[in-house]
Amino acid sequence: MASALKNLSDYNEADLPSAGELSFGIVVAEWNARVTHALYEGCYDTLVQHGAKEANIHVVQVPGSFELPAGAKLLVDAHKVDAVICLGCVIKGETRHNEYINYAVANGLVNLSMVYGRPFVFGVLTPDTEEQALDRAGGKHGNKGIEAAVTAIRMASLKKSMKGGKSKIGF
Ligand code: DLZ
Repeated sequence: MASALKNLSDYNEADLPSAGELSFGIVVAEWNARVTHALYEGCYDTLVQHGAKEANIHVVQVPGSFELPAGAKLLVDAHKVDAVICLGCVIKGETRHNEYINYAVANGLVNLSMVYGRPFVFGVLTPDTEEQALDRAGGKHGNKGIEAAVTAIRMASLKKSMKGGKSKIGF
């Protein structure tokens, strides 16, 4: 469903597992920093609100969204975190550069998820304009950083629950 129809900050807090035993990486792209820093605030605050310890949240910045997968790999190799959240904003311009960046990031993060067997969350906005981006970075459509944090908690918890032999959760 398009985010114009769904507020990105909406989720059922009562259903979300505690993040108290989990560790996280957050990789933030510097391009469109006004947007990505707002995504970061929403993401970080949501992790802490759900019990993540500040010492267990590792944050790095990379130049642009294209560098998110490489930054994520460096971070997971260095800190062995349970989940990595990648935050970026690629605004459509006059050429198709945005498509190449977006596909590269999406493919890169899926590949990392498969290779490392842990979540690498796609917290990248792909708007036509900066206004659309700000609407989704704490504006009228919520904050994709919050959505990305919730996804990371859910997926990292899913992995931990399977290790414990419990295979039917989330219903
Ligand atoms: C080059 C570029 C352009 C034109 N636009 C964006 C953008 O809207 N969002 C973003 O995150 N990064 C952009 N970049 C930078 C690329 O992601 C990358 O950093 C450079 O191409 C160097 O590899």
